[in-house]
Amino acid sequence: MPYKELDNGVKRLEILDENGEVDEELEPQIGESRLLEMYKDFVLSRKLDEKIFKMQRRGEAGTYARFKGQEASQIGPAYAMDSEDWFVPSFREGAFWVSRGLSLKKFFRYWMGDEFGHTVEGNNMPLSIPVGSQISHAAGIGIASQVLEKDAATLVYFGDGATSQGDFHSGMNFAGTFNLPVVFLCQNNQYAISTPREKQTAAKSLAQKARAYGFEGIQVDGNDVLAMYKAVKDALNEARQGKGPKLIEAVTYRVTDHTTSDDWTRYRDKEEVKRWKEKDPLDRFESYLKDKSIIEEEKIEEVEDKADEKVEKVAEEAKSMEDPEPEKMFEHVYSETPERLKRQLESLKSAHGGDS
Ligand SMILES: Cc1ncc(C[n+]2csc(CCOP(=O)(O)OP(=O)(O)O)c2C)c(N)n1
Repeated sequence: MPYKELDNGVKRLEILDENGEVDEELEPQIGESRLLEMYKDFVLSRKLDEKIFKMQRRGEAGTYARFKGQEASQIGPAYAMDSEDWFVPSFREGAFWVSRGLSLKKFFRYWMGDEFGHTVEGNNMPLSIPVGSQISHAAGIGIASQVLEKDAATLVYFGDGATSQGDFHSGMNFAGTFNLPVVFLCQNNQYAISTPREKQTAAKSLAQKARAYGFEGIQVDGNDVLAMYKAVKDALNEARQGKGPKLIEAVTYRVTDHTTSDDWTRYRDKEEVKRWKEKDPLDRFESYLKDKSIIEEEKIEEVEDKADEKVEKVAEEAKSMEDPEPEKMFEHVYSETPERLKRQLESLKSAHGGDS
């Protein structure tokens, strides 16, 4: 029986525990070189997150939402996905971005306030700041895949707070009703800004919410990259085979502030944060790889140095790009710009001494 059953009837998947011990029966078969690639992505992601945070502190980037501590919930799924599958992010999926091979320069530019960061390629959607709005978009992509008879599934990310939004209901309801090839991935990092998970819903788990829409929801240890890989791989395969949608609740934790404009010490205690830091997904994966003799101290240092180098190089490239004209923000909002916005654009231009 691969999944544990919780007292609310929800299944839970755990493979690699906090001490780096692996359940060999459930361990997914991932080759050594791929495991090493995953590790490199972990390290690179963490360095990337740290770098943008520091840039924000120096005034070189805008408000930033860190993903530190949530890497396993992102790297595992990214490796489980096919390139033809659709990635529909929220705003806290930097590690997925790295593993999906998307442009790091664009990631930097996005958080530096440049819409260029939105021009992602392939079957990947741009970041979505309005909480939950991307969930209904994902259902729409699922419908399109069905109509066009594409062999692609969609993976949509959102947080625990987003499950209280109407878009969550619409997206999940459409997916259940039309048996859409969509996997809903809720990163339950325990807080929506200062609102704890217990104040978000009276339900015992977020996973069980799927029942109301007629499909299965499961819970996964979100700090366990192997479990996240397996759960998402299985769900995407089932979705592609026409078996319909699934909700995956990745139980993880936001170890940092909500964004750079938040202060977590005002709403949670230090002991709680410390307890979760001990469940760090990178430490856990590192000891697993050491046990398998895939990495040792020297290799770790080499991976870290390379990641530092890469992050510094891309950051410099991003910083050397010319900033866009503020007028750019009026583009791609409406297919036909309404009069009201045209007037605002004109007044912005004259304030900047532009065309007028
Ligand atoms: C529609 C909407 N309402 C409010 C906000 C302000 N806001 C930004 S993030 C956030 C909390 C989101 O929490 P959650 O969905 O759990 O994701 P997390 O930030 O924890 O990753 C809120 C309320 C917003 N961006 N969009």
